[in-house]
Amino acid sequence: MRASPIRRWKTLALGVSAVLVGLALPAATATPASATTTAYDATYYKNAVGKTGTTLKSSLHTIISSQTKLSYSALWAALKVTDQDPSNSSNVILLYSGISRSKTLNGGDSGDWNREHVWAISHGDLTTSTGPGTDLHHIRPEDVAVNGKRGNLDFDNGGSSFTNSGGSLADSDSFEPRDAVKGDVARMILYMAVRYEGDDGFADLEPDDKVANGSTPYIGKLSVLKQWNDEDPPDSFEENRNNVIYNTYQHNRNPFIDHPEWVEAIW
Ligand SMILES: [Ca+2]
Ligand SMILES: [Ca+2]
Repeated sequence: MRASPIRRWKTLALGVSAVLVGLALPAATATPASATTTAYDATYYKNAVGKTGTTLKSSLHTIISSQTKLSYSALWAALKVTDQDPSNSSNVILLYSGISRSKTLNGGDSGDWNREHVWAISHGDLTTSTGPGTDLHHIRPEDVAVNGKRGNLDFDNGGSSFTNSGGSLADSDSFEPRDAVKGDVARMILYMAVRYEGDDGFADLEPDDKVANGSTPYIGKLSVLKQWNDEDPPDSFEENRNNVIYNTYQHNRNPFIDHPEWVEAIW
């Protein structure tokens, strides 16, 4: 029996059109992030555009590792700019609770906001030394008690509401951010995974598909983070934040805010 020319053609066509598969197949949940173009593709991202998988991850690592680093104490002033309430310049927006709170209430007391590490410090021992533990791309203002509630939890769907939760949920082994920032959280975690590859004296941070990762340099669950990236595409607050960090503070970008489809291209 001779090989079917039709089958061979189909195999070739599938390979060539792989990039379109995400658009052609019915999505189980949200529509997968589609390919975007940005003003940075011909400049900042020129060595990454067109790549996929580990090659894309490696190119992006090189690109985003060129940055200015902030001290832990410098984060206070930076967060008052990056996370300013677009409707009230005296306030910042708290990540999980969605509350608009006075910039002057930064501190450690009840009712204050403080520096939430979305990549929890204990996952890979980030510390607050200059490095991943002071990387503005994953540090956000949050109510002191809500920050404590999130603690070191991995991310997953499910849990119960709590004081000032703003729609976020927590249970014994995971935390689910409110819908409006689910994608933001996913893109921050995956930025950290690409930025920190173990070549700078800190741990190689990576997502995995578990909860209860403890002090290992992993945060889950990857399958849920990918879903959140699709469900909550980058919005103007997140894009402005990326631009302010790039232009004013660190001079590096979160590639997944510019190109959310690169999540699927790598993972
Ligand atoms: Ca969002
Ligand atoms: Ca990594």
